[in-house]
Amino acid sequence: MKKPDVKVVLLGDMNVGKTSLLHRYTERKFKDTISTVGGAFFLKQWGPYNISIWDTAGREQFHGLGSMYCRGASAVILTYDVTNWQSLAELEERFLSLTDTANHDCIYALVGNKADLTDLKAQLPLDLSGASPASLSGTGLHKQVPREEAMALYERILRYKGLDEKSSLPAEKMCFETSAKTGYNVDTLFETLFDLVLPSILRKRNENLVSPTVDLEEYREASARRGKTCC
Ligand SMILES: Nc1nc2c(ncn2[C@@H]2O[C@H](COP(=O)(O)OP(=O)(O)OP(=O)(O)O)[C@@H](O)[C@H]2O)c(=O)[nH]1
Ligand SMILES: [Mg+2]
Repeated sequence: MKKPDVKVVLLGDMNVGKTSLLHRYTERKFKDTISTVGGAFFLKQWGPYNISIWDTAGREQFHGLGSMYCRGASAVILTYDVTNWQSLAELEERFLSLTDTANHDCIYALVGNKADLTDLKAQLPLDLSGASPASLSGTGLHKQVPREEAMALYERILRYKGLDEKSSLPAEKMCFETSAKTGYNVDTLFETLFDLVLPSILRKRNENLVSPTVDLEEYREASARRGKTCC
């Protein structure tokens, strides 16, 4: 199995569409999901690098696992549902503290999913990009979370992390609205993050060159070659 160079984690309340976003990106489709149990990861090759994307469970009963999944993360995708204001509030109240175990230079993205329910432009399926807005059905649900609120939360996250707003990535770039259903902005989200975590990969590789870790497998094989081992 390929070894991941870097870790990206999807966090957020249950039902916001984390698993659907990952399916859309990796399988290019929107399919039925069941509520995630624990967590699972997908390995994506990005140029010469391997990126693990972790999908976590939003259900309260799995909350304790969140900080474990975030350990050593280079990017965290904090996901909410644009039709559910509480899902944004939960990010600050319940999920942000889980990211304390992430890398010190971890990148944060705020993602408002289900934009197809509120925005005409997000209703266009990928293969219908030539369709005129008039041919689309009206937007059904009221948008409960304006993008400005997500951007304000992003600024608060920077303060919580003790990061300087001026030298950090701007809210304008790091707050996305997506639709796993139509694919709207999904590739942009993941691929923007992949590009942004590359420096973290290079830094990790340099650190490993300076203080290499012990590979137990290699040690075991060498011991076996030498014959009998002792404590
Ligand atoms: N309209 C619409 N529905 C979506 C979208 N993304 C997900 N859904 C629906 O929302 C529900 C929850 O999606 P999931 O991807 O399972 O949500 P989750 O965040 O992984 O939930 P947990 O695993 O319980 O944490 C499902 O019924 C999806 O079909 C979207 O972009 N638009
Ligand atoms: Mg899920």
